[in-house]
Amino acid sequence: MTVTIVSENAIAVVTVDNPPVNALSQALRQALVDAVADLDADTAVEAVVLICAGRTFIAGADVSEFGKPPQPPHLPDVVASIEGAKKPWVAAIHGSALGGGLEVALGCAYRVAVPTASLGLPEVKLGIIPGAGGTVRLPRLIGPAAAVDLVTSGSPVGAKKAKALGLIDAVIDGDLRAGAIAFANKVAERSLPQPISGRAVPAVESGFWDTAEKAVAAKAKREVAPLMALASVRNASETDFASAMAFERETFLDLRGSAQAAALRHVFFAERAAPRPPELAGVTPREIHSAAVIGGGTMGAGIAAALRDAGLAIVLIERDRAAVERGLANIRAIFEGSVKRGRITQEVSDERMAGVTGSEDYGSLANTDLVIEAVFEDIGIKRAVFGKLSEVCRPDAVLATNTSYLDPNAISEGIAHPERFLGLHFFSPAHVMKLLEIVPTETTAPQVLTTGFALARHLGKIPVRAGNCDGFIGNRILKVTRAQAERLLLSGATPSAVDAAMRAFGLPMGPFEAQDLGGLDIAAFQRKAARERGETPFAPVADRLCANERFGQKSGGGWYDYQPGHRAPKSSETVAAIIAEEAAGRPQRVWDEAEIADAIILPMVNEATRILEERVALRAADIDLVKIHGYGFPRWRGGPMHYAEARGLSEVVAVLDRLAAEGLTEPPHEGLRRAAKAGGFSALAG
Ligand code: 3H9
Repeated sequence: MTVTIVSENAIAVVTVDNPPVNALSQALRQALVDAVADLDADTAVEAVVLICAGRTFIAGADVSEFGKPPQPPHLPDVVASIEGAKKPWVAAIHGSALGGGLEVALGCAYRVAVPTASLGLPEVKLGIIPGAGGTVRLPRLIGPAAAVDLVTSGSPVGAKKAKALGLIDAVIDGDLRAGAIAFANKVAERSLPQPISGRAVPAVESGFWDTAEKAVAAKAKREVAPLMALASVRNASETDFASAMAFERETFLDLRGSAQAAALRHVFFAERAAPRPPELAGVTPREIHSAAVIGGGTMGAGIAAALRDAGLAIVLIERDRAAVERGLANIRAIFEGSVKRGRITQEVSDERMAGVTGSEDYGSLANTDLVIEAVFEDIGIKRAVFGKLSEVCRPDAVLATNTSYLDPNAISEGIAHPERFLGLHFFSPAHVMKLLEIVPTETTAPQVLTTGFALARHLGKIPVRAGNCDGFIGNRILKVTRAQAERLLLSGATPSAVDAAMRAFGLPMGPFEAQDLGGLDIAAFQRKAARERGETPFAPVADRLCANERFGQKSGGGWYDYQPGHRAPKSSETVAAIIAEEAAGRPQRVWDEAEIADAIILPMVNEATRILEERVALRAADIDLVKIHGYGFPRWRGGPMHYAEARGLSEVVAVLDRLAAEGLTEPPHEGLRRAAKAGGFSALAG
């Protein structure tokens, strides 16, 4: 039973109970329409409270139904029937009223919410626009400017702001059900308010729409939905209700079938699957109430800030007092930066800093639940740290290394209780980047692994389980991408052409701009280590740039030249000359943007397929999350694996074969050919 109705004197309480998030399945839509008819006919009922069981109000349409033909009753008709009810309906909101859930609430005569509720129209984040009157009723209720903000950003607002906007009628402190019934009793005595659909849209200042269009286009880049959402609000502000509803519905249905919507839906479900690896189902995580970070450099400070942001008390350990002070200053600078950006107040920053203790004494960790090591990438130093931790920490304390390239098995050798050890690979800046690669060693206990996933969720991160190999998932692919980008340079492309092509594909920056920003020295250090191991990393130009001390922006030049104090890249004659020398004797060709993108992205897919086959990644979708949340791959493309599948794996293989024949990349991996024959990566999983 998705809907139950009980009467409290003259008030009928309609309770929706459709776990987990009360999404508007066909059964729920039908039950709501039936409820309107039944309650209209019930003469004892004077007003209706619509409330939800579980953790949230209706969180939207059922996204899992989006791939299938829509089944009646359609949501716009459900909302219209609630709006047309003979008695006032009061939406009583807790948790989130999102998308179709907010649209249902807009059909109600009144809306009340608990202070912690949030309300919004997040459809653009799924590549669609609201499809049940959201863009049409919202400007009629709160005016076009506020409606544009809500609809084009997809970001929800809290109850307080919703009240200020006029989106809700009252904030209910205390028990929502009792408060909503009291509210309903009051409004039952009044005549029904004018339905939102019948109200006029407040006028806007001249030039408003042009300005809004420019702002939304600049932010959306190549995403279609935000601009279409704006178009629908504009149309709704300039035409009658019925035409506006028709336009909105048509646009919604068009976008629902679009490639961008499919990609964004894929990411939506991937993000929800990643934190819960099936093999850990039923394993309870250890409780983490206190944490320590070893090392107060960029990574350590970022990790400490991320832990503090999530409310954990932190001890920062450094080797001596001066290093402790530097580490604390690094953490303070992060919080102060958040204050400057308006993300937190000075008071919150001070409170966060007050929860950080600096120490050189490992003995202070005797009762700490979690310790994350983030010292220099040197196996000797890291082992020494874990040797000390083995002596002082409780045997059940979780010990983690934040290595990006070293082998966590080797780091954990000799520690006491190795089952409590795991790799947690954060991405820089660690308090901002969402990705967390979770790397079990051969001895990590399932409970400790689950604790890693639970911690990630607590920190608001996207956790992806990664097997132990050089670079794990993300940096292993990055290594291939960098080598590939250099191959293009040696065959006629320029750094600026490669970067421009990758930006056109949707990345925030190209591979050379990114290296200049992050610095070329770390990768050079890793190549040196790889050569010492007998490997042969391909980076002829980058090696020469580093030999010339061109380490990127910080040294005034890298792949580009930089004027002192400026970040704008300028093409470099020095670099062009080095490229020409390294390219001597190699065949040159003319590259267009699409070919460059293929020659960068598809080898990425080739390596990712190997990663999948080796079970370093458990799911193709996990690799997509790594690229999106760690490396800026455009979300609306769904990640490289989704992109490749949507494009057709047979075509991907054919392009790679052509590039390989020209000596421009490795040939497609056997697993990729098999996946292409089977029609998808699922053939490689399991
Ligand atoms: C829309 O409404 C279009 C309309 O305008 C027009 C229609 C005509 N559908 O996130 P969680 C599942 S578009 C189906 O971990 P939380 C989710 O997959 C929609 N399933 O919980 C997961 O399943 P599982 C606009 C959904 O407490 C489980 O619920 N609405 C949906 O951290 C728990 O999810 C949105 O975009 C859904 N709509 O956060 C809201 N939502 O357990 C999207 C969730 O099997 N949802 N699931 O893995 C959210 O933002 C969060 O889920 C919410 C709760 C904040 C509600």
